[in-house]
Amino acid sequence: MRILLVNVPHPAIGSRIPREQLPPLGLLAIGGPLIDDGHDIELLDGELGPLPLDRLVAEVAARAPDAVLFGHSGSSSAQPIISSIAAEIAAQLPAAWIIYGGVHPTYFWREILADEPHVHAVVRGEGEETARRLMRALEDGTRLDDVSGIAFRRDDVPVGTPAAPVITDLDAYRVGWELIDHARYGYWGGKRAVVVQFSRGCPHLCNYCDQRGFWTRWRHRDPVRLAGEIARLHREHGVEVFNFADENPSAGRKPWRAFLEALIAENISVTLVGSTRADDIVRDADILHLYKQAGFERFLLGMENTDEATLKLIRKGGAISSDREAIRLLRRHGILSMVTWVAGFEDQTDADLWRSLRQLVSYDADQIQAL
Ligand code: B12
Ligand code: SF4
Repeated sequence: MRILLVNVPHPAIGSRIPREQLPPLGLLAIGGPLIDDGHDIELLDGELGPLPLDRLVAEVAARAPDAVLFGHSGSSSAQPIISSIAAEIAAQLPAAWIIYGGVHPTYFWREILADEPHVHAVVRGEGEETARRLMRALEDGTRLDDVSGIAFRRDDVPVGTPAAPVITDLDAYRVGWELIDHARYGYWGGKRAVVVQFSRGCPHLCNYCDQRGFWTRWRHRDPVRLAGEIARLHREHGVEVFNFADENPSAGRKPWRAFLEALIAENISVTLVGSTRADDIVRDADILHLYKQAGFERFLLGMENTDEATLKLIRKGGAISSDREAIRLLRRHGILSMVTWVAGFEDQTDADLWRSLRQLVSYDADQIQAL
């Protein structure tokens, strides 16, 4: 089947910094297995440029694929754009299958299928295996009811099939890196960059976060294989910056250390940026030199608040003492800290806000992301 993966242009600031565009890992992650299944795959990345919406529609129509697959890493906020573009494309290519996947449609498949008659099917949750099975079923004309992890309309009513099994071996599926021209993507001051993933999910249970609803449980890739993939992307494609998509890559000290050591053994000079928990940084105080040696330049620490009572309320499970300590330890190892801080949790008063804001500033992080 001729399949076109479409990344729509997005108005968020993260999408609009000149020369600072990262490739869409989610679409590349389903692209690899679909190529390996024998499909003819192309990626149209509307974020580059960005491509004006009418040109994007015209380019899709000119390619006239058998199926158009939509997804975006700013998933909910990209929904209105995907919705209007998909409708226009369906009007111009009435025979093409319109498929939609990612975080937002996973939760809102009923609404999407009820309101958007041009969407034929939604892929729920991680898409590598499900997309393969769905495209094969569409090509062969077999029953969609037998494809787990999707939603579609039966007699005009949106129905969901049982959830697809969680992927236990993340190395069984490869990222379709050949779908992009690496020279067009940059980050960290315009350096050639990609997004990679060591693990999926997180073992913690903060009550405002639904990573568990999406990824189900924490799993990681083979540490040596990921290090080898990073080294290959650096040596063969000149990629200098690797942005980790993980919620919590260091959740398991042993595999994380194995990854850092495997990357150090590759003997390459790369910049790594990622997110993790402050208490993992404190736990790893004795091996933070390995983080730095592997290439880590910055960690985003999801601190969310500096008030013990609020942290309990949201079941963050951290302690403000480890937050401070993590920032201090990272600085001692020459790694920047970016902390996220959230205002507006239930029951917070203005006085609570001011107190915790003053406390946040006293932590002296290198960067603060206040939401
Ligand atoms: C890296 C990242 C970014 C990067 C994106 C750069 C890039 N080009 O990728 C930056 C920093 C720019 C960014 C910005 C934003 N992000 Co962001 N980001 C992430 C992060 C950490 C990783 C994304 C990723 O690569 N995941 C790994 C891949 C493999 O997973 P995936 O994309 O979900 O894809 C899988 C499935 O969803 C599915 N799938 C996905 N697409 C499709 C399509 C089809 C057709 C199919 C079949 C399947 C499928 O299959 C894939 C493989 O299993 C996620 C959190 C996370 N861990 O996923 C948040 C996340 C996606 N971001 C989020 C948000 C809100 C944003 C912003 C809107 C923030 C803002 N207010 O500006 C902006 C949007 C701008 C943008 N360009 O995306 C939210 C989305 C929540 C939601 N309700 O939709 C997330 C989930 C974080 C969170 N929990 O809040 N982000
Ligand atoms: S530690 Fe972070 S990723 Fe894990 S549940 Fe809490 S907020 Fe979500």
